Amino acid sequence: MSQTTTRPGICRICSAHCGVLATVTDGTLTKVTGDPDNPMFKGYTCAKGRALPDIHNNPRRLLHSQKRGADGSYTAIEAGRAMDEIATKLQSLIDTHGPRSVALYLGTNGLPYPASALMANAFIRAIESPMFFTANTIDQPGKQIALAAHGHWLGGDIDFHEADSWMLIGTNPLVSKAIGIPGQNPGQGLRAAISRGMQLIVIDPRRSQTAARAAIHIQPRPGEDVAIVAGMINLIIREKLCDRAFLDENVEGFDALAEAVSGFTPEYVAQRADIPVEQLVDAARLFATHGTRPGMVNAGTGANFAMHGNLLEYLCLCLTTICGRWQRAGERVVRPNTLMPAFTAKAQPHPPYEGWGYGERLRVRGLTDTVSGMPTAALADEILLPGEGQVKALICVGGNPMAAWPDQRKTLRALQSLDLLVTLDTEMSLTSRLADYVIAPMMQMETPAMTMGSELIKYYASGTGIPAAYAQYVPRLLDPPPGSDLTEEWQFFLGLAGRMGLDLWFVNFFGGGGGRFMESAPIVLNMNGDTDLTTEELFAQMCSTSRIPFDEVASHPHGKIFDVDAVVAPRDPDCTARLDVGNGYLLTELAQFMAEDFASARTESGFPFRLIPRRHNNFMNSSGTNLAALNRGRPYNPVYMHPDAMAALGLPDGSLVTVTSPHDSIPSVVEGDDSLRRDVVAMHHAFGGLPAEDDEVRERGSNVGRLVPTDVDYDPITGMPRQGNIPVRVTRAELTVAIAGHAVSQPEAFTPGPGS
Ligand SMILES: Nc1nc2c(c(=O)[nH]1)N[C@H]1C(S)=C(S)[C@@H](COP(=O)(O)OP(=O)(O)OC[C@H]3O[C@@H](n4cnc5c(=O)[nH]c(N)nc54)[C@H](O)[C@@H]3O)O[C@H]1N2
Ligand SMILES: Nc1nc2c(c(=O)[nH]1)N[C@H]1C(S)=C(S)[C@@H](COP(=O)(O)OP(=O)(O)OC[C@H]3O[C@@H](n4cnc5c(=O)[nH]c(N)nc54)[C@H](O)[C@@H]3O)O[C@H]1N2
Ligand code: SF4
Ligand SMILES: [Mo]
Repeated sequence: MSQTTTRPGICRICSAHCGVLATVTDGTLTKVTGDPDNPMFKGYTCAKGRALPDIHNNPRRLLHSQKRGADGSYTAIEAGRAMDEIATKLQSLIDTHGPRSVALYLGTNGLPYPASALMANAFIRAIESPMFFTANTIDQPGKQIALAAHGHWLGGDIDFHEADSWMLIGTNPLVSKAIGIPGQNPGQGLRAAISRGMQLIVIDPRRSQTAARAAIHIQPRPGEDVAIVAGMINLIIREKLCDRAFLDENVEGFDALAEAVSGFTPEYVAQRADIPVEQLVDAARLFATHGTRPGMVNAGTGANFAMHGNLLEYLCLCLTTICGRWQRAGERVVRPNTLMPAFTAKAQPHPPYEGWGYGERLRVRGLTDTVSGMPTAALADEILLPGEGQVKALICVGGNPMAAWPDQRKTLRALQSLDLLVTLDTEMSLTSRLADYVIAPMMQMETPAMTMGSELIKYYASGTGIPAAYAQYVPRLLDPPPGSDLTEEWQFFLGLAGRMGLDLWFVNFFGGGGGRFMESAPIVLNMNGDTDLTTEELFAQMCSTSRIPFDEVASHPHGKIFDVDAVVAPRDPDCTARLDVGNGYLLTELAQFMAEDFASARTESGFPFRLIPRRHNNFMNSSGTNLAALNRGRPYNPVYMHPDAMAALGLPDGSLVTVTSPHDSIPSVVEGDDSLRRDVVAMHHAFGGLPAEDDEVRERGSNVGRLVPTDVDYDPITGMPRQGNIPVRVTRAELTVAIAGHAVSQPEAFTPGPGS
């Protein structure tokens, strides 16, 4: 007789960490739905979470680790044996070339499972290599750079669920669940807010799902967000709408800020961004004055990818601060910690700190370590550049460089030139297809799970994390498939450390800015020799100083919002710290931004469109793109274009096109989308095959990263290249083969203009 159980679980595909109900029939995950008894999510899930059975049972899923043979084909290898061989190889590279020859890259899927990210970090510290990279520096590293320059407010954020206004710039949280609107059922959260009277301001060149709900949707040219926010700050200062008392008590640098934004008049900004001047003025006044509990501003990837991400994030903090939009003494602590330790929130600043220019120096572009981590866009160069310090081995955890890093051709050359490439991946991802070893891990429902990862994200930026004392822990719901040989990701690193005789210290850091901003003492565990430790025991140890005891959390299988009486304490009498809105480096960048010759850059011929990023509801970056349940017969990423622009170019819906940037070109399929500006096209990233597989565009899509050079337009602090607002032309595929070939073979013929 068949046996079916349905129990609470946690979906960890994205940072929302929805509480779900998982049905297991005869040892197979057969159904995942929302959990109506979960007090936080109340039955909510998205298509990706409901596809967890397809994800677990995907015929492409790796059930054994793989080793690449001399002929390039892969055969199964027992995980312990793979660890033996990898440890030997790593040790010999370290002995010959030093620890810097070994690098580690933590992608998006390393993060939601807190033990794997932290153990990978412990391993790289144990071998004393400084080469620890994450996806953060090709995402929104400006958030931590800006916080370092501005300082933190120790009273924390205002609650979206209580605010009367909010501003979102280049983010679409109804789809991404990433920032601004809390990710725990954002659709419901926004509906409730609007019916309460919230006025939402959205800045997006596309009428996104979120923009469609806004009271004011500003639809500018991409890449003008810095001008728009500077213009709003200028207007708010000139109309004396700042919070004077807050400024006097907590802020320095105000005069420098006022001076720096003074040229950003509404007329200038409106012309630059190509928006109605009244709309900018209305938005600034609404943000400054609407309601009794006015809200905050958050920016996302769209705004951060168009260059000047550090500056944009800094101006967002400045706007928040001059309007005094932080939680005050006597008010509720919005994110009080649950699985993380309790702390005292205070109505006072934590002063600015050094954010960049320290630590390990890269050998290219003058880049250094930063509070946002090491510059990932330069890792391919560090692999390719011969000489002392060259990276010879790379371990990728839950990331997919070939799909997601900028300059796909350079990434390909780099990964192919490594002495050792190891990936930890659930399938033969594009990157795994180049790896020497692919370590097959257990999947979500086969490991215990907790919401600490989702809770931790609040240190990354305001507007993220769980806005309540909510926590959930669930045990393993499922055994790994019969006959499989799967490791838990963190145990792979413990296994390597044991074989290499390393002293492994696991540090559970509760801080932002690479640990430079701490609320509570970290948990430090010495892992040496403890190979029998289970994930359950490790989680219990990680939670040994939790605000709510781990056992108490575990006793509420559907998750619980705990009754935590946390109130923001008044400022310490001896506190002299101030938030800085006048950072010299960033305000100089603002002057440079203003001096950029935007007008001539716009009219530059050859690239009439700007390509912008956007996320797909059914995929998590490259994850899920090959699953029929999620791609529904369309396994590619079209280039979305306004129907009028398609008509002008004579491009039928669904036709094959070539998208060409000054750097390279890719094939795509054009699709009409009237939510876009006519001068903008949009694509989802992390699709496509290897460059030689371009003719499979309708089966795989194409790789946006290939259009992005890493060494032309890049941020001098984080190395982050221009991944949005990319000048492109879109041409009919059959007519442009020759032109595309020309662009590829002679990239210098298409040097981008200033500010393009
Ligand atoms: N042009 C362009 N470039 C971009 C972006 C863009 O919008 N445009 N976005 C940038 C951003 S914001 C980011 S975060 C990066 C993303 O960069 P990455 O994180 O490197 O890319 P992902 O596609 O998210 O890689 C996830 C990998 O994890 C694997 N995986 C899935 N489940 C599991 C699991 O349970 N365990 C393990 N170990 N692996 C698993 C997947 O198969 C996949 O190979 O890309 C950046 N690059
Ligand atoms: N379903 C789903 N969820 C995800 C992901 C996913 O792939 N799928 N990825 C996850 C990851 S790694 C991340 S980092 C987050 C990202 O989360 P978000 O930052 O919210 O990313 P998007 O949903 O793409 O929203 C970006 C918006 O910016 C707009 N935009 C583009 N260029 C510009 C510009 O120059 N200025 C302005 N103002 N707007 C612009 C786009 O039109 C788009 O609507 O999402 C996470 N969540
Ligand atoms: S919103 Fe995120 S966590 Fe929730 S079901 Fe979807 S992918 Fe999973
Ligand atoms: Mo991301």
